[in-house]
Amino acid sequence: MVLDDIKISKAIIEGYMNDLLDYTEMDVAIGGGGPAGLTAGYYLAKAGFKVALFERKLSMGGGMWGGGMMFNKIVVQEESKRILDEFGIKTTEYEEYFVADSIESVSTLCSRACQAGLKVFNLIEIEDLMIKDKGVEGLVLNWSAVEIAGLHVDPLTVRSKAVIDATGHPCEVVKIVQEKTGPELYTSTGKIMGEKSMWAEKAENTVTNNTGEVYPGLYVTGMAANAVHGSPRMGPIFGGMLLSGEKVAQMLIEKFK
Ligand code: 48H
Repeated sequence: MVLDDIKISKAIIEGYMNDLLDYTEMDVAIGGGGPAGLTAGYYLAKAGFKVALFERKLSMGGGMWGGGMMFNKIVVQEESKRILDEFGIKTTEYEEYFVADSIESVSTLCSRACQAGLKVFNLIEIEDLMIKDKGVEGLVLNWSAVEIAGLHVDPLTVRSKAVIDATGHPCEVVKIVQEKTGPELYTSTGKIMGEKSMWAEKAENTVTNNTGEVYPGLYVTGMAANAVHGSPRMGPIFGGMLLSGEKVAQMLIEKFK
């Protein structure tokens, strides 16, 4: 078989550039590829939205790979098992809980989301937002490698009708809004209230309520939602992350339908 090295390079460059050009404008842009962001992306793509997810790391999955303390199992509760079922992720019963393999969970969430139409751009991080009179109107992106190398390189901007912060504990996208606009968030203090200590029951019961718009055009999901609204962490129970991802997708589907 004759292989043309240059043709292989051209296929990669053209394919990537076409995707990037296509996603300079989209319906929804998601920051962070953990379980909440992937679930949100899956449901939005399935509903026909043009949606892209930007992940700083090489791999998707965020904190889900590691299960609890590197034991690669996750636990979900009854209410969220239907989401794992929809993805086709196997579970086994453990008293009133369900246990899933974290490797199967992450790889399946990612694969099914991409197959539903979610466009993933990895190795790219959100370094700023496009904030105008109406609120958040897009993301300001740069290669993660630029940040790691400490290079002074200007970013590029993409436009979206809504942005979802799915960056987990550090709620990085909301943090940018707070830094740039002051205490104008839709929280009881107008500011990021900060994640509280472990309390699985309270954390899992609040995360879906905390999911939603926190500034015009900007939504929070997953652990970021609890961090922004001052709710506790929950450890390695992941049902709330899935339900929160589903909820933010439903809110945006309802808003833009
Ligand atoms: C691009 C970014 C940026 C950025 C961060 O941490 P995650 O898994 O987030 P969730 O909310 O989907 O899930 C949280 C869960 O994994 C967890 O940590 C739990 C349940 N903890 C409970 C506890 O008690 O500890 O994923 C966030 C993703 C990561 O992959 C980051 O690399 C990525 O967002 N990210 N991507 N630009 N500026 N910041």
